[in-house]
Amino acid sequence: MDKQPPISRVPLTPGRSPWYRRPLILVSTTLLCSLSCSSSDPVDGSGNGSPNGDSGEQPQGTPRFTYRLLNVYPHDSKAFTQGLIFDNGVLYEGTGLSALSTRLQGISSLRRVELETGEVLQQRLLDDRYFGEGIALVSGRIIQLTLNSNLGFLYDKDSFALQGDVTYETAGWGLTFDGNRLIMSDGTANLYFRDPATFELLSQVEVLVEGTPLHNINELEFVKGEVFANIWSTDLIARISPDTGEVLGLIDMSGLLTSREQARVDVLNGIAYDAVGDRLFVTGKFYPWLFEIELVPQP
Ligand SMILES: [Ca+2]
Repeated sequence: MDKQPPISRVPLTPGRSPWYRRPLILVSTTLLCSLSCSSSDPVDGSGNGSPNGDSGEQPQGTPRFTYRLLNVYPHDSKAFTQGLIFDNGVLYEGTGLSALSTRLQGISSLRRVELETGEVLQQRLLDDRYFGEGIALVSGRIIQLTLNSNLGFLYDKDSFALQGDVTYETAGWGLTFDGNRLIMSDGTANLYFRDPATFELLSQVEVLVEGTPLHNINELEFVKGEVFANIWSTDLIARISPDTGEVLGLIDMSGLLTSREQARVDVLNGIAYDAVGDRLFVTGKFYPWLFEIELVPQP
C-alpha cells in the first residue's frame, strides 16, 4: 500500500541555498525534453515511420517508468548521500562533501544504518581532505571511492577497519558490484568495469539513450542484470544494459518530497537493492526520508 511520510518535518537549514546546489529543475527539464520532445524516428531518423514503409506506426523510444511508494523510512538529513548498498539486513551509506571546502568536520563518512529507524549504528569518518563517493561490497570488504583524489579505500564490512586502498585515473562517482566485476562511474557517460580483486580496469562502455551519450552518470546499483544509475542533478534513474551501455528504461522519480522538503535538500542520489527481499530503496543528498519503491511502467 502507499504510505505517505508524516506531515511534521524539521527543516535542515533555513536560509539561502548552499553553494553546492545545482539548477535541478532546468537540467532535469532539459534532459526530459531532449528524450521526449524529439519527433525523429530512432530507426531511420526521419520521423516518417519504419523503414519498410508502414504508416501510422509511432516510434517506441525508451520505456518510461514511474514508481509506487511501498515504505518510507527516516533518513539522516545531514547525510550528503553518495553511496548506498543493502546487504544481509544492513544498510550501508557513504556520505560526501569535503571538510576542507565546507569547514565542517566529519561529513564524509561510511555508515552502517538501521533501515527502519535511520539510526546511524556505526560510522567511520574520512580524513578531512577526502570527499567520499560511491561504495560497493565485495567479499566482506567495502570499497569507498573519493571524488577527485584518485583514491578509494577498502574497509572490513563489520569493523570498518581500513584494510588498504585502490587508485584510479578518473574522478570517482558511483560504484556497484555485479558479482563478478566492479562497475564504476565518473560523472561522464562512461561505465568502467574493474577487477574486484585488483581494481584493474577491464573494459568500459558508453551509456547511450536512443543513441545519444547520457552524461552525469552518478550513484549505481546492480539490479537483476541491469545497472540502475542516478543521473546527477535530475530526478531520473536510468536502467542500463551493462553489456551494451544502452539505456533500457528511464524512471521518473519526481514527487518524492514535498515542495518544502525539496527546498532543503540537494539532489536525488542513492539506490540500494535488497536481492534477498527483492526490495529497491532510493534516497538523496540531505533527504529526510529513504523510500522503498516499486516501478510502474508508463504507457
Ligand atoms: Ca548503490
